[in-house]
Amino acid sequence: MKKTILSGSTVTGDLTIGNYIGAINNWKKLQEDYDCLYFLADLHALTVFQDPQVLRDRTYSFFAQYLALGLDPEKNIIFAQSHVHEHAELMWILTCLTPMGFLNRMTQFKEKAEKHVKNVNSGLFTYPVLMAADILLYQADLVPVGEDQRQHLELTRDIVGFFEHRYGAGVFKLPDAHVGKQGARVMSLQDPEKKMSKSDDNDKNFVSIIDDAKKIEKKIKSATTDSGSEITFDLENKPGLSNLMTIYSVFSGKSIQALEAEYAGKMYGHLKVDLADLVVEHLRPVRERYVELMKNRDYLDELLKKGAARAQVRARGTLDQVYKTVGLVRS
Ligand code: ATP
Ligand code: LTN
Repeated sequence: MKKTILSGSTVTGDLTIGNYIGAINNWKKLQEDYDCLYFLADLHALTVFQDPQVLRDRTYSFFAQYLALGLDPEKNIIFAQSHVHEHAELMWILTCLTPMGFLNRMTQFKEKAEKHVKNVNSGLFTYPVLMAADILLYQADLVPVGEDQRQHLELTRDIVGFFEHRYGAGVFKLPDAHVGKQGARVMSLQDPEKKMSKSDDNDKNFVSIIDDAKKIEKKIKSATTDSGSEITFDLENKPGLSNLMTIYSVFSGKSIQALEAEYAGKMYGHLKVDLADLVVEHLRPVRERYVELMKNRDYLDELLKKGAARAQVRARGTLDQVYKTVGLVRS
């Protein structure tokens, strides 16, 4: 029996090369050896105000980007969270078990509440409970998440504990984090102290998967690098350069040491020019495939529908068991 892996991406902003390197590229490798479910977290996106048309378009766009980046809709179950209503239903049950104190401690909540002072809604607060429902519905063994989501995964494990304390064991599997080999964290291009984030207000901070060649070149060439001239990987003293080297390494498949040797005696500018070319060439076929896919919404709809149907069969099984366990009458 293959182990089950589940992960999702909030449908906000534009997928970046950070998401690609830190998440989707790993997912692609996992699809061969695991039973994988990947979903578009459209319900999570609503914790921040979304223009309805933009959210709709973006959901298709993210899905097309997943496919264009090589996620296979046959090998994996790929779907939109809101298409499987069991997510919201299980969330309610789990919300009734989760003490507010635990949610109060969530770093992401604190950060987002500070950032969106005018819209500190309850969904922002209960966001991690929905995430727990996403994971537990599918009895996931492993969840590939970045550092920023670790705390939410820990909370998911706590929630399993609350459930078992009240109702006994055997309903949910206890999920673990899956740490990819190349668990690289890509940093912002202008501010290498913070991570590259797709919802960054300044679009110079990230390269989006669907940026055109000109944009990619401009963004990489204007990336902040540190004083000094030697091309060596040094996260502490040369975070900007090191970040570019990480990206270079992942896209080229060359090790950091090989890059240091290749660029010995060369200038930062050389590396930037080559890196820009590399990223452009790497993303060119992705973008072409993306453009093709986006021309055919009916096809995307059909695939989303199939994905949701496959996901729902599993979700229903878990939710039925939960409803029975907590004492809800089943007709
Ligand atoms: P947001 O800015 O909307 O919070 P994000 O760019 O941080 O978005 P998420 O939707 O939170 O992206 O994450 C999707 C996946 O991509 C997660 O597995 C996350 O850990 C990974 N990821 C996000 N940003 C990076 C990054 N800079 N480097 C590596 N992995 C990343
Ligand atoms: N909160 C996550 C996206 C997400 C997720 C999940 C990831 C929603 N539900 C379940 C893994 C498992 C994020 O912002 N990266």
